[in-house]
Amino acid sequence: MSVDVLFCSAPVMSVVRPSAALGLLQALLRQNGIGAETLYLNLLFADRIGLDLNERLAEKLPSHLLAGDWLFGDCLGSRPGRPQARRHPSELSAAIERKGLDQLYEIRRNLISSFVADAADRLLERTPKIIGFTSMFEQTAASLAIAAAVKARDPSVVICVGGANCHGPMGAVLLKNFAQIDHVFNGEADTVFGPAVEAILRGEAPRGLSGCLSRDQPAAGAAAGPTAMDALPIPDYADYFAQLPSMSEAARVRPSIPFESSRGCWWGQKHHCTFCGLNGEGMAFRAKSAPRVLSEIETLHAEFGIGRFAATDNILGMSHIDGVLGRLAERPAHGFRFFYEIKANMDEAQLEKAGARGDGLVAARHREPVGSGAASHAQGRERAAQPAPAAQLPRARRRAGLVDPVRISRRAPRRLRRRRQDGPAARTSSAAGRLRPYPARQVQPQFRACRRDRIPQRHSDAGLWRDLRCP
Ligand code: B12
Ligand code: SF4
Repeated sequence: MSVDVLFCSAPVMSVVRPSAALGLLQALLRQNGIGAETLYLNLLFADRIGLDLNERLAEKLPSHLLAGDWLFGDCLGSRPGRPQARRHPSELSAAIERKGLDQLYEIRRNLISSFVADAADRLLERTPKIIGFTSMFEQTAASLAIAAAVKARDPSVVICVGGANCHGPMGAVLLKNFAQIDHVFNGEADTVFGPAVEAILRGEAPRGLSGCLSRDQPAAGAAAGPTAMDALPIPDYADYFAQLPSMSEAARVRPSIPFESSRGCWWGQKHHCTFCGLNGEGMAFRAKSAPRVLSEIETLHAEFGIGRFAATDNILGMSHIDGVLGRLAERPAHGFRFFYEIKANMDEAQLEKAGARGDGLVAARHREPVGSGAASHAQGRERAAQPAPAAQLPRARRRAGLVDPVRISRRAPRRLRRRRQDGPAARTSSAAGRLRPYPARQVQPQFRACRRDRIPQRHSDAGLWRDLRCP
């Protein structure tokens, strides 16, 4: 039987969790009576190349080398001759050698094109009217290659692409350069994709929808995203959990469940931190109510019988410390494990509540240095003069079950380190608002995942692959 919309999670992506975006979009479409399914081609790919290799490829190579895109890149024709592209082969081969992943060369030569053809056939078996690819991290080249193979077989299938790699100017560039794409979705597509699909299914072009870029409207801006977070449906991960067992090494995978309790950042909407990787567009903080978050967790737990939950939030909302984690911790032997990113200045009591009560566990990390926000210099100094927040104190960290921090200064981009050394003179540049230097003493720790006693330092433990964030 044919399906209206078939979502696709292409390689390269870790197999330890379903896609939060596709789970949500699928639930949204079904809520509106539109048939939707998801094919996790990243699982199929992991099965072909082997679980260990897939997980190392997806999560162990430096992300800026985009090894997953390199693997599928030859399917897309010639590459631009930029300086970065010239440096790339030597940096990538050094990293591949360091990690002992030499098999990747063989896979690139002999497996990729047959995988792409097989993937296209599998997608078309479902005779979809629309295929929606999500692209986060290193899924772009494979998505584009598979989309081209689909179009070559059946040009009537409408190809939509969305996800982190389509946000901002990236989406427009993808649409401009790749004829196999019909529509790109820039930004949070929750309220936009449904109307776009309805128009396409009626045989019309989706028009006037912000964030939906098409050939005849390539500059449709970014979708605003929902404000009423409680109205979003609970994500539908059934396809992932149905397809995971078909992997021959499925018994070695311990999946976790992504859930969403907020979007944006309550801190960043006022003081966007220097180190923040997020652009300003999605900064407005919007949270689900605590009862709604609890019901999402309970429902997903009841459905899949898994207690490992990973929040997709940029930052834990303060009301969820008591309202969600505190409430769950009160339940005897609940067995849940949580990952949340936290603001680094949480006090000791908050850390206790969030991290150390009962059997529950919050793994947390966050990446901003104190005083690095875009606030005035005076405000930065004021914060620096305050006593160190509990989240920075070794004793409190240990009690709350957080692993020793990695000092972010070592990871600071070179231009920031230079500015810090340069001192006030560097502030005269027009970009100085966000690149203000900060004293070394103020540098905030970066929390790495979970309790030391509960997780292996390596990702793989006795042959199991799990979400490092949720042991
Ligand atoms: C949760 C998260 C993680 C988790 C889990 C990631 C995962 N695999 O699910 C962890 C902690 C593992 C992680 C790690 C990293 N992350 Co991260 N992470 C996030 C975060 C905070 C939320 C992502 C999420 O699931 N959101 C919830 C869903 C519902 O939203 P969404 O994915 O944006 O989907 C919406 C739209 O994009 C769109 N959409 C998505 N797909 C599709 C498909 C179609 C067809 C349509 C129409 C629309 C559509 O509609 C959706 C609903 O509105 C984002 C920041 C952010 N707030 O988006 C960064 C983000 C995804 N991470 C990022 C980065 C850089 C990393 C790291 C490389 C950081 C590092 N240096 O270590 C690593 C990579 C590790 C790896 N290789 O696997 C970047 C990715 C940039 C990119 N272009 O891909 C982001 C965007 C942050 C940023 N701006 O810097 N991350
Ligand atoms: S670094 Fe964290 S706290 Fe700072 S603006 Fe970004 S998401 Fe918010």
